[in-house]
Amino acid sequence: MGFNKPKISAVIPTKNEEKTIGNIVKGVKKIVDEVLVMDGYSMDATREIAAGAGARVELVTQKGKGVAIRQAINKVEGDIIVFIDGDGSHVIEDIPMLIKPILDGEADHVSASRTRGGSDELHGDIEKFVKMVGSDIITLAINYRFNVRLTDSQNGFRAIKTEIIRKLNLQENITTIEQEMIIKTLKKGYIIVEIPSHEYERKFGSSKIELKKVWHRYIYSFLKYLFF
Ligand SMILES: Nc1nc2c(ncn2[C@@H]2O[C@H](COP(=O)(O)OP(=O)(O)OP(=O)(O)O)[C@@H](O)[C@H]2O)c(=O)[nH]1
Ligand SMILES: [Mg+2]
Repeated sequence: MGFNKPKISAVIPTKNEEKTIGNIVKGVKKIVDEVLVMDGYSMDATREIAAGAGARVELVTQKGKGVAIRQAINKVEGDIIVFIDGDGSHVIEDIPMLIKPILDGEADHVSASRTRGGSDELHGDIEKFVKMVGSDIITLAINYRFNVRLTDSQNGFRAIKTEIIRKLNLQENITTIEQEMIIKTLKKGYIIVEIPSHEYERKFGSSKIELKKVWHRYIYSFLKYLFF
């Protein structure tokens, strides 16, 4: 990909993840060159624990996971960015598989698929069902719009070339940034590949996403980036 040995940066957005962030930073640090924790003013010990485990910690000046990701892309030093959540949902050991298609020159952006790897967060109750169906409908529309066959457009576990994400002009402030990254990557003609990866239920604490408050933003941003 034009580098001798690409440097890998991991970005972990956090908000009140003190129970899980320490082990995640330690685990991720063994695989990548730099770990950047983008903290949204946690009220617990997330920042101290992350720093103690060896992460660079930055405070994000505005609420929302999307803001954390947008601010991170100008701070990383790596040629490839791995995004991974701080709640223990993602499989750290899958990072080598996630970056391999980029290292092999086969992809610009690799998204971990929960439909191919299994998810504990998409089945079992009404809220999970709504998340799953909503996600599938959006993924389907992306597939027919760009003539691709993705299976997940919403996972927070992905790897992307730094130079490319910087060109995407990302605008979303919340988790709608995931579908925005996918749609804009395809729109610009870059290649997305998926790998299967399991999604575990968050291990501690509570979800920061309230579907009731955000569903309209999903539909609005999806239509906006897909068609305009
Ligand atoms: N910096 C920052 N990080 C956030 C914010 N909201 C959520 N995050 C982090 O983004 C990641 C994903 O958020 P989650 O709440 O796990 O969202 P989710 O995975 O869709 O939902 P659950 O796992 O079911 O709780 C986690 O590491 C959160 O700590 C925020 O406002 N600012
Ligand atoms: Mg989560």
